Amino acid sequence: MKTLLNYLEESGVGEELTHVVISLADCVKKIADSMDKSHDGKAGSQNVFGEEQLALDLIANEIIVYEMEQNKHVGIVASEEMEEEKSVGEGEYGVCFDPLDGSSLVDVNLSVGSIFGIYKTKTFFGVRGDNQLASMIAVYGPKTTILLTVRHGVCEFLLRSDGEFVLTRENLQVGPGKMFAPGNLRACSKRKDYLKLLDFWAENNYTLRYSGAMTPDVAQIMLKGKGIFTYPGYDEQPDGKLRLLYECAPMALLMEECSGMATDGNLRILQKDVESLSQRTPILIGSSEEVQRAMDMLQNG
Ligand code: P6P
Repeated sequence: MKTLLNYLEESGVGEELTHVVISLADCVKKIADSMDKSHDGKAGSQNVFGEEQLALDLIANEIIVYEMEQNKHVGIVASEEMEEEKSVGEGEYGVCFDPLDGSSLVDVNLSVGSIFGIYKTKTFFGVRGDNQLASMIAVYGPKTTILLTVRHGVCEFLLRSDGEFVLTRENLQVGPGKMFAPGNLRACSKRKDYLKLLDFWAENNYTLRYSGAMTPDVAQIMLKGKGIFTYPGYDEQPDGKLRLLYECAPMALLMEECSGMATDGNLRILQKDVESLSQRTPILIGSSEEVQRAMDMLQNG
């Protein structure tokens, strides 16, 4: 079976980006191991978003930052768990990440993930998702898997018991199909357009698949090849909850590489400039047909 390294070498992305992706895959292995040790206690701190940090959030963050400090090609990192971007060396690459997306689900033993965006940049201020050279998500579930794009389509890799990531699927495509992952349902109390979209899905026998962690929910859409994930805003949260740099832009690149779409209801996610590292954005992501319908039915994302 083809390993992640074989795939990267054959994809012709070059030694430097290959080294960065392999480093991140090594982080995924270490994070998966750390979860086996059930660090699901609270860390007693909050991140910049005021969200309670679990020991596991911080452990995952430290694993990635340490690994990036050892990688001579990486110069800067930014994490959902850190207030500022951090210089880690003289490398040309920048890596941004949500180290453990959905971490609050670990103590109820549901799948969680890590999300990575890779740029050639000295700062994340002013970048946009279209500038990403690659993006990758890891899903920590019954299996540990990675979905990766280096802009040659999207592939899935499985972490095998011998520690190798092996290629299990390639050229994932997302098309029509009745599956929906509706986040932020609380918005329905103020947004009748969102309620109307939910009614459409219910009245047309769509299958509900929502776990509370964006990474496995969006991975499912790519792997099943159909569906839509939504997390709109409303008056109390006009930009929703999800972060542009750390969550939505990396996911948007993967979805567009699967022939899908990702918008904030008006703009492509990948063309939104990162003005602040903590910037949030509404997101509609999935099959082009479903995202276009949602855009038509929702007045403003
Ligand atoms: P809600 C997890 O905390 C997360 O950032 C995403 O992974 C997930 O889709 C969303 O928040 C869940 O938000 O409002 O349903 O709890």
